[in-house]
Amino acid sequence: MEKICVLGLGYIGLPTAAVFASKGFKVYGVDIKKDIIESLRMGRIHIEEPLLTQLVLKTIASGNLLPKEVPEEADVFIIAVPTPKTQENKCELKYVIEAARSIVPYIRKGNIIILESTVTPGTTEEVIKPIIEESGLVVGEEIYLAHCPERVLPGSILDEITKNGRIIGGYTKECASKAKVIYQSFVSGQIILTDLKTAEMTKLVENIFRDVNIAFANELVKVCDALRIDAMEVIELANKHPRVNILQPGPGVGGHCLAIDPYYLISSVPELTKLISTARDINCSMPSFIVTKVEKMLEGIKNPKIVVFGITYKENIGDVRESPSLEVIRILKDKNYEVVVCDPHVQDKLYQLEEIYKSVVGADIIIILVAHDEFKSLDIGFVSQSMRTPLIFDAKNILDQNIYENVTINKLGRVSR
Ligand code: SAJ
Repeated sequence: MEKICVLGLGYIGLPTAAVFASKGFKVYGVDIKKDIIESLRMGRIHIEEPLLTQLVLKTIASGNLLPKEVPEEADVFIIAVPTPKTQENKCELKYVIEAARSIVPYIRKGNIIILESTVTPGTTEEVIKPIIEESGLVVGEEIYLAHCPERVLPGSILDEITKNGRIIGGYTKECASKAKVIYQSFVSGQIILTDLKTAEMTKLVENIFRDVNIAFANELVKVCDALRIDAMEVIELANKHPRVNILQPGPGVGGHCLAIDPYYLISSVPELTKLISTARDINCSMPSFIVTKVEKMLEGIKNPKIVVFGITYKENIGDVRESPSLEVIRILKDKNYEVVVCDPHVQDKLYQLEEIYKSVVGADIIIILVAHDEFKSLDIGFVSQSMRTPLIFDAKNILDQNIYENVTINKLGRVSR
């Protein structure tokens, strides 16, 4: 039985470790955060993700997944630690570097070392290779180095981790082939081999493509708003063309991928990334656009109470990283509005969240910023009865504007009634 050591038990590392363990590998799941290891040992997981808890608990109980604070000798090392954005908008490599250093004493001849974390092109060869060669073993000859960027959508991780195809970049062709054998144990999608830099770049490009496309949709909203045209209808109709696929506008782009990865390329080649950079600016401008729309609806209402529905970066998950909602709330609070926030997917006391039905009492407007199922199934007629002024701004287009007679619902990208 082969041994795999996964470094970083976050959104990617934990499901990756659990899936390998479920396929019969002996997996050491390593995290430097003690509380994560302790809670895993006690049967709790720190991520809201459908079906993940069951799989993690099952594989821990079977003895195949071992949560650990330090690495162990293994056949394969997979680094899946965060690569956040630095203050200068560059890719922060300190966790990747620490993880690579931490395995050096455990690396043996024949080992495969795989980086899954998203990085700027060139990083695996220029930063990781010299560190693992401190083991005294030569990459490409005695040990094997590859980059296999993750491709899963939070909310459907376990499904996507197995079904999606993967790109594997190798330092040599043999490095890539060795890594492929490992992933083939659970990936049913196509696995395509390439070199390190191409794999690193492809990962960034996938997320940049979506960010730019969403920016286009958001710009259309603004343009159509100025021209009094229904942007949602335009997008729907344009998408009927077989070669057009415009994504959905919204309050902005959040999460740890689309909202961050473009900066890694922008900071590498700023003079050549004008479109990517402008797309970022457009998406970042959406929270203040939303606030303008909300203020328009509130005109004439003294000391309005504003209720924000949803602070996560997207629907039905508990992740608030880079969430545009937090920016909307910040702007509103800076303007001294009374703001009440509710999100049934977040427990953190930091955000002083209120329960949905309690939050709307005496409110003058509800702003829907996240399309959580709980908001979609809400009885708006009932909710509006306890509001002072029954106004709703639906930035995610989840409500049917026409069925609530006594509530004014304006929607992002729709011409207001
Ligand atoms: N969003 C829109 N309009 C849309 C689609 C999304 O405004 O039409 C917003 C969402 O509300 C959210 C943000 O974009 O705020 C990002 O959401 P997402 O669902 O597009 O993507 P992530 O960040 O959850 O996951 C992405 C995925 N990348 C691609 O689909 C190319 C995922 O496959 C990657 O693994 C992940 O990034 C990652 O880790 O890189």
